[in-house]
Amino acid sequence: MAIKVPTVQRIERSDVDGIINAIAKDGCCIVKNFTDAATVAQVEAETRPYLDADVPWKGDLFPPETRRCANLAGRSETVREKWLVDPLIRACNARFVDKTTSNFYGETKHTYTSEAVCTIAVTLEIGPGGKAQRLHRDDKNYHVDHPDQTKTGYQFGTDVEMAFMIPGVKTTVENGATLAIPGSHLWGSDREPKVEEAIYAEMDVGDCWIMLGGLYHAGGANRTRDQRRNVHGLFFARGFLRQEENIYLANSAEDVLSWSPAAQKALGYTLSSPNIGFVGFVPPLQYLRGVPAEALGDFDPSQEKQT
Ligand SMILES: O=C(O)CCC(=O)C(=O)O
Ligand SMILES: [Fe+2]
Repeated sequence: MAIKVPTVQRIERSDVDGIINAIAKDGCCIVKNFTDAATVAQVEAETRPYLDADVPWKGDLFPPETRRCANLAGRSETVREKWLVDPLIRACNARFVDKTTSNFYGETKHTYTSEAVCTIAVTLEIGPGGKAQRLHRDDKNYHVDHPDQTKTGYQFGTDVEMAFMIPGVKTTVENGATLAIPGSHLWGSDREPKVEEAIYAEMDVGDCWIMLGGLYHAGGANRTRDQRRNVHGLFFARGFLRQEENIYLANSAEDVLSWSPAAQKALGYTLSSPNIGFVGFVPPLQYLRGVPAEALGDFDPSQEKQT
């Protein structure tokens, strides 16, 4: 039986309800006219020095042809002050990632809402010859147990993360457009994604790709000789997925490096498997010691390809 390949919906940015409905149904959509070419060009200028200075990744997480601009929101004023705070992004996060609960505080019932926060902002540029990533769910980092929702339809609240990816160039099947399986956000954790089920989310400059943390996707292969495919990614997660006490701002590098390895680990100065807590793609203790990213490989051996 032929595999039924789903399609991705393309929706104007003014149709916020349409966008939210598409994301609930398919786990993703492409927003038309999210931004304009002049803003994209500004972000290109702000990120280019960092992309050009980046070096190949040594592990399996990214092909060696990929270049990154980590700390994108810190480095690009345009990304931070225009896209990160865009009302459409806020509206999507409010529907899919913010969390509201009520409970009693003594005799009074209190209701609290924790708003989504940006968990990573990064530009990913796939260079000529870059191989495709493996299909994955970004929320693997947050250890989400996905129930099978293929029969019930999407239950709001089952995702803890979502992503907004804005292309710096027109993305095509040839230059590494993101691969994705619309509808796979509904799959239970034990279902394996197949490349034959995936579509390419080809985008024009000005578009934005939105996907839930539970959607299977991957950076595509760049089969061109001379095109660099950059995409600026803003990823948001539940605002409470962090420590209650922010001691990272309270202790000096020198103090932290003098602590025992067991204490450093217990206080969160190592990574949570697989990918949580790095600085510029360097684990925190190595970062504090000044170890450069090029000296390191994958964060977690469990990510290596099984042979
Ligand atoms: O580059 C892309 O299109 C997607 C990258 C991605 O999925 C990732 O690095 O997690
Ligand atoms: Fe991803």
